[in-house]
Amino acid sequence: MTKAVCVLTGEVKGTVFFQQDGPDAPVKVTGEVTGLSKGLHGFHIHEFGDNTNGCISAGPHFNPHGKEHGGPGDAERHAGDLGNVEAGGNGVAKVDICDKQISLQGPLSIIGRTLVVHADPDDLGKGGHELSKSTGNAGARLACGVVGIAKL
Ligand SMILES: [Cu+2]
Ligand SMILES: [Zn+2]
Repeated sequence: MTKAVCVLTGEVKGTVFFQQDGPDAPVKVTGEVTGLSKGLHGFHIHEFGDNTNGCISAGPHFNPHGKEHGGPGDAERHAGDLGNVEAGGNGVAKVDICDKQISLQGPLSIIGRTLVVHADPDDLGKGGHELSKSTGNAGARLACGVVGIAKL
């Protein structure tokens, strides 16, 4: 089993845990983000674990297969496309995702890359905006953090 963790810092806060029970198993993503506006917020793994100039230094969505942006259930998606998290009226989004495209080991590993939560909903590639097929038009990067190896 492999475990990883990410502390999100920025305009909102959060802690997100990743667990994978074997090299080809899906990755369970759990945790909480607080301080959000009510509604959907794009939630992605971005390519670089570089936050030197804030979340913008994390680069584009992690996309090792050279695909277009999509939703987590789509065949055509970036590996880093985890969709949205949804905050209630209290500003808290509970994260509970199980994803088959990311990994915690091998070439699809997200360890050392950046998790980003966005100001706006990710349209999952279907919004018809010029950014839909690259970013889901999810807007500003509210908070981010590098995914690191966690204690078992
Ligand atoms: Cu993003
Ligand atoms: Zn994407």
